[in-house]
Amino acid sequence: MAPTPTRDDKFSFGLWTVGWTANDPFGAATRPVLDTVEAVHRLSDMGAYGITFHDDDVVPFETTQRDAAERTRILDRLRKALQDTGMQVPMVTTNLFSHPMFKEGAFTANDRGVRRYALRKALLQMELGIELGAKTFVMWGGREGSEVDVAKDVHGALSRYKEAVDLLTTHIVEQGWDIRIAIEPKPNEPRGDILLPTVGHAIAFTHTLEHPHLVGVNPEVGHEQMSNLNFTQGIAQALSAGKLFHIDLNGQHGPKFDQDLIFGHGDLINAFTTVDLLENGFPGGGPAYDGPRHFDYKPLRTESTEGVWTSAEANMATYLLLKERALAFRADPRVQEALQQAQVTELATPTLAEGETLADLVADRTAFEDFDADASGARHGGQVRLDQLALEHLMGAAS
Ligand SMILES: [Mn+2]
Repeated sequence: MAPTPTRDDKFSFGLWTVGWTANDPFGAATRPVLDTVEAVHRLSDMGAYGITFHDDDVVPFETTQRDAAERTRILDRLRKALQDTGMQVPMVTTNLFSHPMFKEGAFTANDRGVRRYALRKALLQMELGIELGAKTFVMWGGREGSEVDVAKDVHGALSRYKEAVDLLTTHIVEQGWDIRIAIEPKPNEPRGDILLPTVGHAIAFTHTLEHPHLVGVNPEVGHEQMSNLNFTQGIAQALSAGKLFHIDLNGQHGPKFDQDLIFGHGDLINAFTTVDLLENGFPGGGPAYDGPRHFDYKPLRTESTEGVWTSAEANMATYLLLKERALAFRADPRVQEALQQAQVTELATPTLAEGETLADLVADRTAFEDFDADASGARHGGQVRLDQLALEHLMGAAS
């Protein structure tokens, strides 16, 4: 039996996840439209603490552009649902990819008029996020890229990306807002190649910005695994760099189209190490994550509306089961001993002693001339035992 989620677990869902009507490039919707207010109530009843949304998930594109009164009416319904349930909006994001105008990009479109529109649309959604108490503004640049290398000036595109993020962060500083931007990397889909394709690319980009402390990343499990990268390692580097502002949990079976499966329904061992890192932190200490546990998945197209709620529950149940197992893993004396034996905790010790210099190291014969390199090469790693203990805990077979 999985534990029951509570608000302290900080589970949040994108409205576009449970609200996906399951239309894909090859087929029409298999489910009816889900009302926003019902989604908020259902997720609240299940134990989630928050919802997140793109502007267009709640207010239609045309309405946002041309009908302020109708936009207010629609948003008032959402505000009431939030009030009635006590649900929070920890994050908001902008849809800069669905409308045909964004077919060649948004902040990095070759067409300057599209770029100017995109900035206005993003700013409007950020203002709404501030009003609703959001602390994170996610930027997923799904259309920022190309299929044709010679049709995109990448230096120009990255300069315009920087211009857009700098304008928004400067505005955040000037307004005194308590919100940060999190860039969500993805290698491809819908574009053939997307700019800032991985966590590493995105972190590097943040260091080119005017207010780097206000810009981090929102890594998504499937997006990294589409590039055959290790998600846990990716968020570990983001955490280490102080850049893990938000996280998108879901499942993926290796490099193929973006599956958006339920969390843990792809690479389960990697899901275990992800939860272990989020809940227990680094074995040798270091920065910890205390933000939302946000699910960005798609209920399978085979499912009816009933399956939408089954899958929402499954995300939270899987996370909590993995959390139980990760806590038991770290608390197991055999694991502590195996961590020692594999010298995992020794990595927290600096390579030079306190006050020691590089010259002292050069003068230390035990570090080089007298060091027994062959004995070191023959030492026992102890990593297999550690891996097996992790696997046994994951399978609930450790005791
Ligand atoms: Mn996502």
